[in-house]
Amino acid sequence: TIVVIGSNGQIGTELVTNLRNIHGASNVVASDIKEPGYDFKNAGPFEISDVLDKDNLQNILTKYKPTQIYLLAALLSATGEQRPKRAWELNMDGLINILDYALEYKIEKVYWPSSIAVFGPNSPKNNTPQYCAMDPNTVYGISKLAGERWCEYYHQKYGLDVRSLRYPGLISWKSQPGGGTTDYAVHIFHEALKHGSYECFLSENTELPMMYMDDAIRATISLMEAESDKVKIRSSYNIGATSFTPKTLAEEIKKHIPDFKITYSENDPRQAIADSWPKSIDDSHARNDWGWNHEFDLAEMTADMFKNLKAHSQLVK
Ligand code: VAH
Repeated sequence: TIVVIGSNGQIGTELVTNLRNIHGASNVVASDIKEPGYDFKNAGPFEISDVLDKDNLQNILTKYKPTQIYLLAALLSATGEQRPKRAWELNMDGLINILDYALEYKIEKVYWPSSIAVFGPNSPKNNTPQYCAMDPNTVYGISKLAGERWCEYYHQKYGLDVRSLRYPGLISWKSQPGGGTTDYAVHIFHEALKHGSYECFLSENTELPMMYMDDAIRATISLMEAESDKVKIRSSYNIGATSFTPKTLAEEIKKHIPDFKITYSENDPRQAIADSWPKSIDDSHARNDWGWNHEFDLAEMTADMFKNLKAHSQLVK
């Protein structure tokens, strides 16, 4: 059995669907702090989970005796800056609780997402390498950098098979735009379909590394299915796909909605977060160690977003 904690989130929603297609719905337990919305109640077990409630976690682990745990619960960059202590507690204490229970309940594999947010103003901006100066200045980024150190520690000291990816900004149609700085690139599609226009909270030339959710899910599952000795990095792997700016995304959207208009708001606090992050990522370690390669570039991603949002118009909010 696989338990996914944080299954209602942007990644969790899609990961549960994909894992259930592979392993069978009854073998994948979705769990989150509250019941899932309408969107994708695909049949399968669901449990209310709270990574800060040890009794709750022990009940779930005793009940299902999972062989794998995916811990996706976290506050993202923008939300984290509004609630720094809560972000640190949820992101950090939640991870350490799961690492400890993974040892106690002899969980075979643990997955935990990191992010390009672990890089900061003094990290190289272009083709940011796997190893370099990392001075994140958001609580989210600090918690992800510290979390990477803990994952590597539990692997080296206790032999825990924990695996992780530094996701770029993720773009998907199944979940609503969340509290991330890169979520402009999700919200823009909803606004384009509803109003034919979008006021972007990042400036037009803010280049960020991005990835379509299909690529991110495929990367996650292929990392988790790789032979253990191929997973040489136990902090977290850089992975990349494409990089673009709001301007180039808007131009791609205009190929589908010719009259689409983009405007730019000034002084949004998320601009400083975006400016502290890389523009592009060197993911050669992931490509060499376990065969990572992305499939969606900007044109394919944009076409797939519009195809799916039009087919599921109830999701356009
Ligand atoms: C965020 N979507 O914006 C997340 C992600 C790299 C960005 O960590 O906070």
